[in-house]
Amino acid sequence: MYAFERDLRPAGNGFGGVAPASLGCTVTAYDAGRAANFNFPLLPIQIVDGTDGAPDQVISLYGGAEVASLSLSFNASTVTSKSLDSNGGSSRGGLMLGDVMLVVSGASCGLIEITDNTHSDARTINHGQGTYPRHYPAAKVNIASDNDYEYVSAPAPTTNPTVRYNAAAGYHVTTSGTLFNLGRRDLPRRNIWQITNGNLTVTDDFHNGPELSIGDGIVNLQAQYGLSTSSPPTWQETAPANWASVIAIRVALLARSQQYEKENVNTNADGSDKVPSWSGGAFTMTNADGTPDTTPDSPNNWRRYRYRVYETTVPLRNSLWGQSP
Ligand SMILES: [Ca+2]
Repeated sequence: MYAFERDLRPAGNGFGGVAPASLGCTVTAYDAGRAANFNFPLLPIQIVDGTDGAPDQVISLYGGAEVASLSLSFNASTVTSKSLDSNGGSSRGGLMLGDVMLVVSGASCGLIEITDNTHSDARTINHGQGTYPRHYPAAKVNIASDNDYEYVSAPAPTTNPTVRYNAAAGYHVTTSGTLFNLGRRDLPRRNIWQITNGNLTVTDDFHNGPELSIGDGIVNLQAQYGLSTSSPPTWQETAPANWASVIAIRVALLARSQQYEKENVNTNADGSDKVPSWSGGAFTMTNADGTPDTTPDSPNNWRRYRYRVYETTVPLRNSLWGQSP
């Protein structure tokens, strides 16, 4: 639960200032790592609600921690460039080769990777093809003092990186818009948390990573959005009508012992089933093999195992959804 919770806290980092109307916008992206287009909703946190109490998915989205949440307006666009609006006080300073940026223009959203920041107008960045001079070191170093990955004194750059996140066709919006810096391309995460074969797993979708097992013996995951529409917050698992009202998420994991008990060990005093529950309600129990409950007299009966529930509530403070930075 610790790794899970730790991954939810930075949700929204890097694009907290996005306009409420653009939350949920489909981000058009390309990834040379998978040699294909991909896309994802522009949401700090997304719950994919399981059918009839089946495990939910929870998806976090955030940029690199060292990047200040900063919105930069632009007023000119081509398929391979964006020009910052100098009249708006924006500055290109701080945008580095290898940074990936969200491009937000109303209902149009995209992802670009900076390949040139040397234009003489001091406000244009390019997101083209091929290689570009290496700015960031090739590998990250684990700083033991805070157990965080950071980029320190670079090893001498020997090879130039090849662009990863720019489609050959480029990305163009016809109007002005806003850029949000997610930091160097290794850092953003779109982590998909789910239950697979009794394991809690996480998949780094941003980098097309493998599904990694974080914990075994986990048979359910349930999650709810906390909405600020009333006080105290209301909780729901379905997508909110207004994404900007989401101020927290709460999640629960249901762990099942390996030990098969010869008798039912989940029984109330009156003989009824004692069903494991969390703040969001009772878990939907199934046979141990995942099929609907049939009360079998066998190890397939969920009542013959002991359970623990892990639960946490995470405020989404970093995102400040829908508010200007
Ligand atoms: Ca659910």
